[in-house]
Amino acid sequence: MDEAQYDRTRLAQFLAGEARADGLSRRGLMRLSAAVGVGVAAGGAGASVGGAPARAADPPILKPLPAELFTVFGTNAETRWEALRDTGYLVPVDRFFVRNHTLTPRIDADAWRLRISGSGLRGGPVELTYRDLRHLPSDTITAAVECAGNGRSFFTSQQGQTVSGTAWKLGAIGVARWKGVRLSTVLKRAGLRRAAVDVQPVGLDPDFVTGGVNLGPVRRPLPLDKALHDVLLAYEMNGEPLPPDHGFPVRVVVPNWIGIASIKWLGQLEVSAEPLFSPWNTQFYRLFGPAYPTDGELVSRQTVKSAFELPWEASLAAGRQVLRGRSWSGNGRIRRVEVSTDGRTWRPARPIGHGPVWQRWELPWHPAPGAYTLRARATDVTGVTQPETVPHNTLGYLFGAIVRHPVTVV
Ligand SMILES: Nc1nc2c(c(=O)[nH]1)N[C@H]1C(S)=C(S)[C@@H](COP(=O)(O)O)O[C@H]1N2
Ligand SMILES: [Mo]
Repeated sequence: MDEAQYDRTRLAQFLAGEARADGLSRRGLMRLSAAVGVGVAAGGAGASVGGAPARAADPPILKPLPAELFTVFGTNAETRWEALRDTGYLVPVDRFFVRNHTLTPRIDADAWRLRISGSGLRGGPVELTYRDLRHLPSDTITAAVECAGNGRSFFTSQQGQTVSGTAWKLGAIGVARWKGVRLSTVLKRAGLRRAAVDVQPVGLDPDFVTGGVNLGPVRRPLPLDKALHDVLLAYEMNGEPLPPDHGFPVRVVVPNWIGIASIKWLGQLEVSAEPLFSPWNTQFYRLFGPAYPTDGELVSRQTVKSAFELPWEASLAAGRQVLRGRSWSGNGRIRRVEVSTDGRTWRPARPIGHGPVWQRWELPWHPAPGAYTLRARATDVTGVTQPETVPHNTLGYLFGAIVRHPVTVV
């Protein structure tokens, strides 16, 4: 599947009046304005299907966010990498990052329904209850959820470039074990027409309002190929019912794709015979900048990254140390990781175990007191190696360059 080709075709169809784009003007799409304001919750407008309306006093995130585990940015919370040093392969829920456009809705699983409708279905609309879903054949996968903007702050701190959006370091990623029902199972039971092309999951959280414009509920279409390939409708995370902040009762998990594809608090699936657009595949989650076409380049697949399991500006004792970290790629497994502690030479890191998503690694280090810049660079199974710099894009997505991690040895 060539995603770039797919997107160009879809865009051409839209411009020819053959695709639909709710909440988006034709002019808006033509301009694909990159202006991103600050999101404001619109009193529970999107939470009408089984969701409770947001209360004014509701915090944006419900789970505790202790300062040793998270850095909080408004409605979002970033995992501190030092908090992963003592964990295993999976990221426990208590330290898994949260990215909310508005806030975590409180949803009653008994009242919840999944509505499946649209021109891509053979018959009429279908509704599933939570019980129905839990009785369908289940599947369990290990997959990452990673924000497209993970690493965004390094466009500014390493490349001196201006970007808009949350100033994440590298902690807008988590890997979990997800149990649920394959989206393909649900779609096939609902009855697909041969003409179906897109599936759009819609969230039950409040509408996203930005720059005074209500963009409606958080939603983003998936090409049918991807939807049928490996997408899960998850109701468990790491062996427990999905926590409220991560999409209870049901979320989408789209392996290897940017986090926005993995819609939380799923309420609807629109199956369409025409290509679909939403602000989340036009205004946002495209690469805009001199290196890209004027209408931007759609972002779907994640890039290659590496991070040390250390505090930012860590202070370490001189003498025997073991550096640890993880590397990952949206293209598949990691083939090789190299680490530099002196700014010049690279040494191969030793892999710790193996798994389907990220690769854990370590490297012994015997530093003398002083200031150091640590670097890790990974090469994935497709041969892509993290570069020194990446081309600028205004929204700061896909920062896949080598990150320079400052450390002081005392
Ligand atoms: N309904 C809904 N789904 C959503 C979002 C949201 O705000 N609302 N945020 C998306 C983004 S941008 C990311 S990166 C992931 C974050 O998932 P997490 O909060 O479970 O880590 O959820 C995605 N799904
Ligand atoms: Mo995201």
